[in-house]
Amino acid sequence: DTGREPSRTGLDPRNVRRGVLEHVRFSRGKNPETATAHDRFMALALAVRDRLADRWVRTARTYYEQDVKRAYYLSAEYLLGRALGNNLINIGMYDAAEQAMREMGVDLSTLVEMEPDAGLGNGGLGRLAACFLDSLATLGYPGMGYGIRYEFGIFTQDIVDGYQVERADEWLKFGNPWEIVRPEKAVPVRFFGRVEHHQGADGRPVARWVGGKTVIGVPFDTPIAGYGNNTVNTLRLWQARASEEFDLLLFNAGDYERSVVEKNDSEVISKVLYPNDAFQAGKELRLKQQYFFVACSIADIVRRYLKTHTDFRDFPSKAAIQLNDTHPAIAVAELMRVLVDEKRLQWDEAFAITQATFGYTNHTLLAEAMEKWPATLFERLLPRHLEIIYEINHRFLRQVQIRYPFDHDRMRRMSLVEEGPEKKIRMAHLAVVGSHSVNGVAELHSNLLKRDVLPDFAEMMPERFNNKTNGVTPRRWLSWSNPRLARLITSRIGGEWATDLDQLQKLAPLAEDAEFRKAFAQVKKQNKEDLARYLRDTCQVDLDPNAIFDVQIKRLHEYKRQLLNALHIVSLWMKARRDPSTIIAPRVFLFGAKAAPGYHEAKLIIRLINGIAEVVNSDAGTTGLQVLFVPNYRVSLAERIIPATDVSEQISTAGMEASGTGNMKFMMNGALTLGTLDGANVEIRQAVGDENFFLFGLTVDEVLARKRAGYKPREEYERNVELREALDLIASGFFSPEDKHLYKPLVDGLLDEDRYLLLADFGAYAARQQDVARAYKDQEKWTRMAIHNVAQAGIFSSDRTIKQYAEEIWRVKQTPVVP
Ligand code: DL6
Repeated sequence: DTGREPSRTGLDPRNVRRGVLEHVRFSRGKNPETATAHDRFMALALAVRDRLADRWVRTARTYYEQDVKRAYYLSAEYLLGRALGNNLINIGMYDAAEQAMREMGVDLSTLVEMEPDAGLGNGGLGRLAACFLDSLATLGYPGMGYGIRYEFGIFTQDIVDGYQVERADEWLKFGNPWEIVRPEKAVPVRFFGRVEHHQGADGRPVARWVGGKTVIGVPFDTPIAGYGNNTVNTLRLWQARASEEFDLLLFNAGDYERSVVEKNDSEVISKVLYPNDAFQAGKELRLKQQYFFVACSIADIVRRYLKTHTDFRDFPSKAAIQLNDTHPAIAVAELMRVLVDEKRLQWDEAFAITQATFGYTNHTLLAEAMEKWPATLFERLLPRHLEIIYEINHRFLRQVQIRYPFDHDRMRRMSLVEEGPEKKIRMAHLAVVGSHSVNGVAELHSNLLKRDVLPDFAEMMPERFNNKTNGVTPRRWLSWSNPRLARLITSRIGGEWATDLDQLQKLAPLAEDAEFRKAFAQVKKQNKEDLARYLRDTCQVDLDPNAIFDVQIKRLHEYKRQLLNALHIVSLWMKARRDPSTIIAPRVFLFGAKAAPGYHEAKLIIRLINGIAEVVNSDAGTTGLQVLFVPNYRVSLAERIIPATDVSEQISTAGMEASGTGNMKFMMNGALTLGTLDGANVEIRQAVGDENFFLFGLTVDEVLARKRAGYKPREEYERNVELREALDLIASGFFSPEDKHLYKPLVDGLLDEDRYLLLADFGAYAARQQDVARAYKDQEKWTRMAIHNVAQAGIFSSDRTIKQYAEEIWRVKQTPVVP
């Protein structure tokens, strides 16, 4: 059997070492003596990929031979982070690799650091997709991810003079050892052109989309290894290539520029990830990206289906396609186009197949994030899809009319087309109408989705709506990122928790075991020391590991209220300056966040946090307060920070954060949550109990009531002295000596509108922060609370989430791969 040579497949240190040395020589063309650290990283990664290859082939063969139903996850984003450590853990060769490298005089952890993060996503939505891939493979589900192979992922963030400065993320610069290009599976994708309508030979009308221009989608496959099994699933990412190389005629005629323009126009499609979440910029290139990867993926799925089938009757029993937000929602129209125009199915049959195939996950309630595309743009770029969407809409609105006669207002609200000065296509409505399942990502969010965002749809088709509370993979977010805690847990309850996270409940009684508490506290302390050392080396700051590590790491957005955190720090510092005894416990406030490059307020908040840090850190010796904005927050940084965190800041305005997933990672690592009743915080609090959670703030209904009653933030400012002092100090230019008015837009925004009710929640937040500090003083009690958080984290495993998707939406079966 080829592909089973021990140096390619052996998991023992000796064979791993041989494999790495072979790759140094034959893949890198170096001697061990001349190999650089990067060569060694590549050689090890390739040796790991070798060990995945055999299982990868067998997984594909198993699914094909058993003709199983597959789950296809369509997502514009995958925030994978680094793969080496995770793959080593999942295929159980971490220790062997460490030993093999040690014998070669190499420290494995320095090689791990060589790998750039795969940052093909903005935040929670893309990271969720990555956790889902891990869980699908670990549970042995036939699942596959489809997306875009962006040449540049989320930008690299530098902080210069306190400001965010963006740099291109050149993650592919030194090559990507994990992916394999499959040019033989390339797919042509049409854009622009026109639609011709004829009478077909069968007497039925035929629509033909012709002309325009064609771009080629080339797939790059990345193996996704399950933990402790033989499953290796595939993430298939599409890269755009010009359908013709540059025009030689033009080139020879001396028109060099025009000869390459066409090629560049095509290849720009997969060039760069749009760096906004929570805001739709509405750019043509973005719609091109969406259709590009959707068309490639649908063609690929249909091709695979037709290898073993001759008609489409069984399509929905062989393929479940999940739409990760509305970014891939055009897939509804694309599958209809393929079935009706290309495969000549009747409309009704095609639509029944389409609906039975798709599920749609909504990830936000924010109006500004809802995707709506101008009909004129659609008509130019995707003329046939616009026709199909109009036809779907026509038939759908007829059903609405029959169900609710004469209710014109309802028809207007439910239409896929928003009328107005500019006609727009509502992608969420297309996704709902074209799917059999619509889900939110936390209980509260799913309820608000039904109540506030899609109430007419929820009323008309209640059976379609369901909840799938998010989860995170414990392999990356505990086994890999927090090896000390993972070892401690395993030493007490065994190692099954990694694939059965509810086992963590066995830790609950150990909260009363003084020795366990001591070991648990020791782990946290060591993790904090590690982080402090890392930040000393990378940010030149000396953090006190005895202080409370209070952390807010997530995208910078006003609704997430980093500014509330900053306001509180200012007020705490002012009190400490007057009377240091007001500080109950020393505290380190850590922030990490990227702001969308065009989001001015968000960037100003970053500048303010850095301004505050400069001032606060200058007299940390007397106040015990320190502030650090860690640049370039990303997955690999989260892996360092989360295990070292005491307090997890989850302080969004109630009703704004769909779920959150960072909140779950912190809990799993023994941080206590300081949070509002928003997103999955609600379920975290339910799980750990109110006594192990620091709750504050207005509820969703209170937020709505305050707004309806005519919320006046200035009254809060007048009422609360501490708040007023802090705001006044910021407004005075104290934190921006170079420009006294720098923060005026932020301060005015709060006093005049305060859309996210920071001022209304400030008092409650500050009070709860005092409780946090007091609780921390009682270390035994704190550790008990932290242990209970870990013990109840089981339901936030993405394994639980994926099982629910698989059983309740996709109807796919676990299909083990035999060794
Ligand atoms: O569902 C994953 C993740 C949630 O945890 C976050 O709460 C939510 O903000 C995020 N949503 C998005 C979608 N775009 N917007 N806004 O990123 O999804």
